[in-house]
Amino acid sequence: MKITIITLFPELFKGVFDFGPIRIAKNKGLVSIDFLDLKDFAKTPKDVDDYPYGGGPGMVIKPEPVKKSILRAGKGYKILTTPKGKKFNQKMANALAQKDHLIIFCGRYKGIDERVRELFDLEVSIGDYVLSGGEIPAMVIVDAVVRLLEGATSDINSVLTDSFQGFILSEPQYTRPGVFEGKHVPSVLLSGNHKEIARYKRKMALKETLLRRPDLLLKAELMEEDYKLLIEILKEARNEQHNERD
Ligand code: 6GU
Repeated sequence: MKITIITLFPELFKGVFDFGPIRIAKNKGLVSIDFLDLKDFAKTPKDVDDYPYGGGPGMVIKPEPVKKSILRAGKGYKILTTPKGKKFNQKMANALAQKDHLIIFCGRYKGIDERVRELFDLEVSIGDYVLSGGEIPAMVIVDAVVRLLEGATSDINSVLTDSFQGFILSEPQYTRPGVFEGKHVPSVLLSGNHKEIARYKRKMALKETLLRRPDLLLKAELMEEDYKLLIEILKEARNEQHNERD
């Protein structure tokens, strides 16, 4: 996969892609990431943005440098980062991971001239809050996508069991030591009984989802056994509440 990032501030990206799965993916040649400096597509750096027609605060990115930089980036799937965009999620990351070339144009918060919005295949927002620009959203998108490329993580199973793949949050995790400050790792995880362990993990994942993000359960792919586990979880949680009250 090739990724081209068009930005006013290429310096902001120094270092962020040099760790973890993105670094591995780059080193293995699974992805190459290039930058185009938007200022190079304007007569002078001052010609990148201008005041909005009709007045109002902030600056708007002029149409010419948008068009020129997008043309230079070449053929590819063109993404504009903007708080008005479609909200980024795992499904979108999975779809973008199938593309050969992603071109990500980092908007500024007041946006780009309306007349060049049509150049883009997709407008993406990373959540309901305002950021100063699209650079951090571009980093978020690149991270979420590149870690999905086969070979980027040492263990593809780790990716497939991530929270949100399947809309179930992952179960709580434990590693050594077995006892930390008097707190024990759940004994079933040390039992060596693989069937029991798998059942326990699934139950805890469902519990985590029920308690933290019950909205996800409506979208999740659930099996018959999951409904049994959910009933167990509810009964246990209700018993605990009763015990607290008594
Ligand atoms: Cl993509 N851009 C900006 N400027 N702010 C945002 C955003 C994007 N997503 C959430 N807030």
